[in-house]
Amino acid sequence: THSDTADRMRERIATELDRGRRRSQGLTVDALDEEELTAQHSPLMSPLVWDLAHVGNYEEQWLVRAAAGQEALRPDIDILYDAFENPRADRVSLPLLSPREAQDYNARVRSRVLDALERAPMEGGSPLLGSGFVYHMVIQHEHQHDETMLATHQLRSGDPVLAGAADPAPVVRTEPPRGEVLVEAGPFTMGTSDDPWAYDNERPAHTVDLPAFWIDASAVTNAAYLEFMSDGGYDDPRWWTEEGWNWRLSSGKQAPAFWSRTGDRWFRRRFGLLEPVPAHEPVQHVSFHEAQAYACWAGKRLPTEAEWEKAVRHDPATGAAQRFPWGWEEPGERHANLGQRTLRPAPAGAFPAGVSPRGVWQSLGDVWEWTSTAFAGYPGFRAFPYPEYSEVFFNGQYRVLRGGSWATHPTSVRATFRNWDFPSRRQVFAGFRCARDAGEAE
Ligand code: AVJ
Ligand code: FE
Repeated sequence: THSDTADRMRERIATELDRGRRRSQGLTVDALDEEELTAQHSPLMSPLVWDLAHVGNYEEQWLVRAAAGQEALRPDIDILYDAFENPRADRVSLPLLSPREAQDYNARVRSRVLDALERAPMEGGSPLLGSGFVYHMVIQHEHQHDETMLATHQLRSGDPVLAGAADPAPVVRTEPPRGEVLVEAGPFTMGTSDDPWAYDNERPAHTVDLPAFWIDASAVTNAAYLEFMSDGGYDDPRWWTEEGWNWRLSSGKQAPAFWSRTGDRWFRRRFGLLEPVPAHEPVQHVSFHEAQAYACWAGKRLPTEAEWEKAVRHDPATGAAQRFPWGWEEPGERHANLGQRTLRPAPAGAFPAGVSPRGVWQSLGDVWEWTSTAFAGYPGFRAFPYPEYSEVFFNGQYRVLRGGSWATHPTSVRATFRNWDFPSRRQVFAGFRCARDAGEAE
């Protein structure tokens, strides 16, 4: 059918597919030679050329085969790019497509997709196709891998290839917001049942009734985190959980990832460049355990993900839950630091236009924020369209991260979006903010 709405949706989908692909190319074939693209830069990560062909193969499976109902182009390579068949550390020894072959394959898939898109239904019909869901899923998937590829770049050693090129001066800051925001007791709507971009794990919408709590207006900054460090936080088991202290001892870590000290000055390596740790940026590359220990040292705790979501999207004036902290407007440059516009978080106090109705700053973008909640399905969860996106991770071993980072694309985050990782992981562009219980009187 050729309604105007459907045509506009098709146009938007084509544009976003193209944006994702340009970004992937910028992080792979445009940035590094074949040797670096096929190398394993960290046992935690895939060779970059695996991510490149994996996004093409995912697109082939979901848009060429499932959505358009066409015959497979390369069924023989599905097994190589199946994330469950091949742990990240093993991918380097697979007979992968070369960077050139991956680029050609991705281009063949894309031309089939754009061709089929012209005739694709955009409303009604199956849950997979209705509202463009499956296209949105593939667009987000590529951007999610782009963020993963950025984490690989950060772990790689060698000459810098990203920093400098796309790293303008930090966003001008206003006075950093201080203190905490009180969120009164009461119900709010968590998750969504009708967001056309939402993954299965964000669904369904359900009411959650929370006791009153306080939450930090801003994420914990490097300056604040340094106080924890100089107060001996890494050496004091009082602040750590048992699991966290075990991690602390076995890992030997004494500072966020990529930090080093010269005399009494701290530096961080960021995409191959060494620079002084900036005081007002949110701390980045800390594990859940470090976040938890800091919060305990500060006399606080991490927020649950329900608390995080209420503080960020619930408007007490209307009682409604918003798609973004600032409302419903698509994320723009004034709202949040998203989409790899800079290669770092912005200082606390940036983006006054992105503040939530309750006064929570920079909750989308800058750094992912660890929450205390183990990743699980919401009441009424149904795996869709495949159990390996979320459901297989509902095993209690992962903690939820919220809000996206500077590396997250605006199409791929909203106030309901959920990310997850092991509590020991530090390659994610993650920091945190703290919360605490509020007394009855408050
Ligand atoms: C949501 C970031 C945890 O990378 O494992 C990519 C996203 N899922 N391909 C991941 C994902 C399938 C996922 N995270
Ligand atoms: Fe994937």
